[in-house]
Amino acid sequence: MIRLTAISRQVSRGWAVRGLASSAGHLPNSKSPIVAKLNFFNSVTGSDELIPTYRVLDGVGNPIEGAEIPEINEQYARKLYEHMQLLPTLDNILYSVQRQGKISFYMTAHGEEATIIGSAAALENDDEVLGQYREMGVLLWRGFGLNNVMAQCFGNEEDTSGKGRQMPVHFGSTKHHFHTISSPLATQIPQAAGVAYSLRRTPDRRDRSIAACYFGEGAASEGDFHAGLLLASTIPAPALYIARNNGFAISTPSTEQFYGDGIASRGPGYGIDTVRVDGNDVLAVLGAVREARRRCLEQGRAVLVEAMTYRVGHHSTSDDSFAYRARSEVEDRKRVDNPIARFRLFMESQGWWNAEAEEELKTRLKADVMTAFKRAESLKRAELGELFTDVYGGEQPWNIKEQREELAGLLRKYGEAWEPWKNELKKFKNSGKDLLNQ
Ligand SMILES: Cc1ncc(C[n+]2csc(CCOP(=O)(O)OP(=O)(O)O)c2C)c(N)n1
Ligand SMILES: [Mg+2]
Repeated sequence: MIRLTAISRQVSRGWAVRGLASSAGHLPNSKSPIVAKLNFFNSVTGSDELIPTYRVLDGVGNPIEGAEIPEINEQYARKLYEHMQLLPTLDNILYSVQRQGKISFYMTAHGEEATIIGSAAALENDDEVLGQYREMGVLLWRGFGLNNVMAQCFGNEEDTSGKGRQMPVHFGSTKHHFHTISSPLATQIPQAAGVAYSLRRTPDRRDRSIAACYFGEGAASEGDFHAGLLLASTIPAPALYIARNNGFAISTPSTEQFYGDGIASRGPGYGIDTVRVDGNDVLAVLGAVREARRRCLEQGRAVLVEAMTYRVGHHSTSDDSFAYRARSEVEDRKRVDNPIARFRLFMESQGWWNAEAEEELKTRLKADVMTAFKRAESLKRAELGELFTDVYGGEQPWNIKEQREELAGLLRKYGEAWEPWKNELKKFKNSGKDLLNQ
């Protein structure tokens, strides 16, 4: 009672002294200025303008006046370009391999090459990456290699991501600090806050490593997006959130996904530094993500980058996007601001690239991908018994043991007698003998 009276006296004295119009801090935890004018707002720019998009190259690869081009030399530019070109080479081949029924599923990154390679290049190779599914290019940038890509997509005995037990494109590699992709959307967003927090609590990584988390603008509609950003802004934790705004969540265009100014407008709501970048300009992405990473480390807090791009390919091999968008729109987007063509023109303007180099690169990449594909195709799957390993850590629980015994029993009954099973078993290393003979 006494305390309450004291507080109310203090409050009324403050109001009397400062006056309503100019005072701030009328509540103990708010520095919001007091105003007499009723003002609703619906913009984070302060004016009614949309959040601008940062770019350094124009649509045909010329530096924009006043733009700061990140410092890169010829060798580094070639590395960027080669990786950007590797993505469509792999995508074209694996897409048709899926169509031939040799793998079950595939997702391309057509149109998003600059976003993926530019951001991969801006990270340190041991920053922890939590991807959505279109970020195979980050692994390639880190030296994962074509054989590993193929092994995962074919699910063969060399698949180090998951021993063939995951859908294609669900890559993962401890060695490359790339956390295994999960199909349920947005799970990686709060997980990245946790990973980043654990980095902050690990003495030799605290001032050195961040968690980089990729997601689509569609995934940002999940509750996990909000939970993740709130967590990483308040704990705080150095999580760098990279939203790939490619215009679609399967058939839902971004215009139907949110009513606000994209994903970037949400960053300031969580009190975090935010930037929107032209995701088709590899140098802008490189520069923006480098700076975002620097801030993330310096502040030990989340940072948000929204990369504006366009999904040129179908959502996945299970989709036909011409059922919900015009072919002409896609053809236009392939031409306008094409991320690969733009950077190639920039390289040519520097004297770093020409038609001959282009021809040599395309031939070489195609040959490398075909060699890896043929090799993967000829390999067996992991031993059948691997189906039951690694489900849980420690001793195998009773239910997994029971399932293993049940399959072994079925194999003894049909495995050597029934043609369809006999043929299927031949595809596994040791033809299922590890279970048959247990
Ligand atoms: C929780 C959940 N809901 C729905 C899906 C089905 N689904 C898979 S991808 C996708 C679209 C995601 O779009 P976006 O995040 O923009 O990524 P993009 O495919 O455009 O790269 C949907 C709805 C899912 N995998 N998980
Ligand atoms: Mg999308």
